[in-house]
Amino acid sequence: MDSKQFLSELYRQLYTIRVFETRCIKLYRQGLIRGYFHPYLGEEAIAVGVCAALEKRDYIISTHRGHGHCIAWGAELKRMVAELLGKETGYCGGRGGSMHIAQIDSGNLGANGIVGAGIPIGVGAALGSSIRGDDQVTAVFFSDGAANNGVFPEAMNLAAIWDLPVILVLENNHYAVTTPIEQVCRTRDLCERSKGYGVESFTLDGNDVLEVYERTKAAAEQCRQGKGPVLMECKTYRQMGHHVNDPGTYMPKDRLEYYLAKDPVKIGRKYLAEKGDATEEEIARVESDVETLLEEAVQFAKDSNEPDLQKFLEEVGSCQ
Ligand SMILES: Cc1ncc(C[n+]2csc(CCOP(=O)(O)OP(=O)(O)O)c2C)c(N)n1
Ligand SMILES: [Mg+2]
Repeated sequence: MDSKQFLSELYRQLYTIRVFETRCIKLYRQGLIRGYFHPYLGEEAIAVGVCAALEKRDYIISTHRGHGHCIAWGAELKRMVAELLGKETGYCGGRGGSMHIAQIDSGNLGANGIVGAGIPIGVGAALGSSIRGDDQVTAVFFSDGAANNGVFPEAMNLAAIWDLPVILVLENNHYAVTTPIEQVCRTRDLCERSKGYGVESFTLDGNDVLEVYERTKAAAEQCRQGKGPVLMECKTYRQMGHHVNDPGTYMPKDRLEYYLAKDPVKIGRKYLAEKGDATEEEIARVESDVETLLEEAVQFAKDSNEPDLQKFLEEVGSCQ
């Protein structure tokens, strides 16, 4: 893949996540998606940059804000939308919904509604790889709120002492629901915490897809050489409230505007135009292809059946 193709692929994914989230928020407002929905708008470059830097044999672990991770890892849009709509054609047969999408066969070990719970699961996956000696890397996504949960240092310490091949991808979007990180943390950079555990760490611009890609590539290489875990703190910002029904009125306007000006999708588009020499027409074609694919996915999901009640109960076995 030459540089233009690569930048086009990165942009296609950034744009896919952007339109997926925007379209699904509409479906939510129409009452077609039930339960919680945590948009990944504004954080797209982290999922895209990290996943592009990993190999297909690797693993990822996602969060409650996880649609972008699944898409960047290669999920089919129609099965994603179907899962959000609770249909049997969805990735989890319509039983998981927004916060529990997993594709175990392809190495997406799943989203998790329990904040921080993915961190020890990811360290466990990396322990498995280390025992098998199979050269796989695990990337664990989590955010600033999870970094204040006890499992973070506990899991990081185990990863450190056993030199496990795990990349801790801290998506610092500066909020845990309505709580700004500054209010619950004395250090400016959360990655400083890794020093006490002997884990290499750094901050980076989480809105810049190429920076995320390059830093992840180097971190993965370090993991594969058996040099232990890496913590990458990707600075970013939510472009809206915590979930679809949160207007986010507590987010300072000037700060939001600062990050909106650093929109990761616009940055990816600029890279494709400037570094990839793509014409406006070529970029518009990428965008319209994505939009068509998404509309087909929405139609597929709408046309799909709800899970059969009998089958539904079989899946939960002893709960019958
Ligand atoms: C262990 C646990 N505590 C509390 C919650 C309720 N909860 C859901 S999302 C969330 C905020 C998480 O913030 P952060 O880790 O920064 O993730 P972000 O929403 O910013 O992606 C909380 C407290 C939960 N799901 N799990
Ligand atoms: Mg957060």
